[in-house]
Amino acid sequence: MTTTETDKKAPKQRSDIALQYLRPGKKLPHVWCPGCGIGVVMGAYIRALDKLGWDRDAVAMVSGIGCSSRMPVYMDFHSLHTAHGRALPFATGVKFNRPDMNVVVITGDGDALAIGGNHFIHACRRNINITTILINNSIYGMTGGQGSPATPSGDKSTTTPYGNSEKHFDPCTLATAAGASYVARASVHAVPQLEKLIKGGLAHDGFSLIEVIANCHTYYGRLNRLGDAVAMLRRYKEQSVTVAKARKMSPEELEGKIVLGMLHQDEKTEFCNEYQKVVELLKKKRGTNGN
Ligand SMILES: Cc1ncc(C[n+]2csc(CCOP(=O)(O)OP(=O)(O)O)c2C)c(N)n1
Ligand code: SF4
Repeated sequence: MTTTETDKKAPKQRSDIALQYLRPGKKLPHVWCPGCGIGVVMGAYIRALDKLGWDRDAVAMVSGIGCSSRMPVYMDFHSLHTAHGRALPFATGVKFNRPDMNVVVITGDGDALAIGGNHFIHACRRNINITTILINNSIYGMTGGQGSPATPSGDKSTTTPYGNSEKHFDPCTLATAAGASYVARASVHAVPQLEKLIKGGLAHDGFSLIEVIANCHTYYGRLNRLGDAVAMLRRYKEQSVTVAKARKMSPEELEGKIVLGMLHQDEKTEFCNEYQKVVELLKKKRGTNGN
């Protein structure tokens, strides 16, 4: 048997799939700390995309700045690595001009909810068909562990050394209230569910948010004495409950729990589709080319 025949018969390994989607050459090796949760999200995202079988040229990945926002740099799609907090305005521009493209935003809790909070709300409100994977590690990782709007109340960061006095945002509740039509929460300790929820979000026609609870053991974990990456994943597992179980729990019982799964889904009208109706109307009024 030749090597080629052997290769054909061998099952497709996870690492083979990953290599197909990574950008070879000068962009790798990556900047992430060993054991960082961001790599787990990238793996799940690659497998979800591979299952959908989309043409690579029909995918645009857009990000701002942060450890999580580095992901599109390493991946072989149309990539826009933009300014901190501004991924969604750039992504909106891409989608608005090229509604045929699958537009994916990779963002962090600081990027999406602090400097980019306003853009996040309005992308949800428009229900524009963009998939947003928000990697929530509860802190600003890239700049050294400052607090973000998702740093839990009472927790430590370099800007809240005695504990966070602010109330933190729940991005999923915020997105649902603002009008997003696919809202889910996953965690890096539960990878098959993470992959499934990302795949569902990619296929959904409307704004989809997949919040992923991820470990930044280097800053958030260290400052809050949560141990290494493995200890943090174990902790997420212990804290997690399913949506079905959470529905039967009181607010007091849900204190400190992470609710994982599909939180909200509806079929409301999508922004680009609605705008296309205006274009068609104007074309009719002004002649076939719309001038
Ligand atoms: C306009 C602007 N303000 C601030 C910064 C500095 N900065 C870079 S990344 C970052 C926070 C990143 O945190 P997050 O989005 O949560 O991503 P993580 O690094 O945790 O993945 C900040 C404040 C910047 N690059 N640009
Ligand atoms: S600083 Fe935190 S978020 Fe950034 S790569 Fe390291 S572990 Fe990951």
